[in-house]
Amino acid sequence: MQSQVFIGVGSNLGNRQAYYQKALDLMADLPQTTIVGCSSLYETEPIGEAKNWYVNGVVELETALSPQQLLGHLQKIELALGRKRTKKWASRTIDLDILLFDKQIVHEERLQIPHPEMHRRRFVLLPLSELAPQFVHPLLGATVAELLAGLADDKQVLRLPLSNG
Ligand code: PH2
Ligand code: MG
Ligand code: MG
Repeated sequence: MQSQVFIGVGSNLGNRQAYYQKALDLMADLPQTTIVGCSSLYETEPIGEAKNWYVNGVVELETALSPQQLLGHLQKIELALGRKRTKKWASRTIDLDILLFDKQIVHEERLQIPHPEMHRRRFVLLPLSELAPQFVHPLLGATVAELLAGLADDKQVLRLPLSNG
């Protein structure tokens, strides 16, 4: 059975757009998985301790993998792209977060779906709203468009020109 999955992609170290593109290429090669949509890219003010601005976007996948299998593959891609796991909010070449996995709710130590911060972050909801504005958050019962409209996050999220595909 195929699941509809949304991945939050972010980079704030080195050639950010090149890392972003490389992550897309590696996700396209994952077993039992197809990329079915890509948002525009955005340049985004950092939330948390890091100083570098991020390049962020969202990718839609169809996959027959389980959430845990997909997480394992995404972590391998992060490592292949030079991600160092140091402190929690350190700058990173690439960050691949499972935002939504169908309507599934996962509460495990290593994996939480929906992503516990996604509904508070403009850098997630704005690109996600390009792909799935009517997707209902399975815990909050609100659509992505509704969450975006009610958002308190005032950090800057700037659409990069010609960044789609
Ligand atoms: N990711 C974080 C922390 N802060 N800020 C922005 N703008 N974009 C991110 O992807 C991001 C962040 C932790 O993963
Ligand atoms: Mg993250
Ligand atoms: Mg992460």
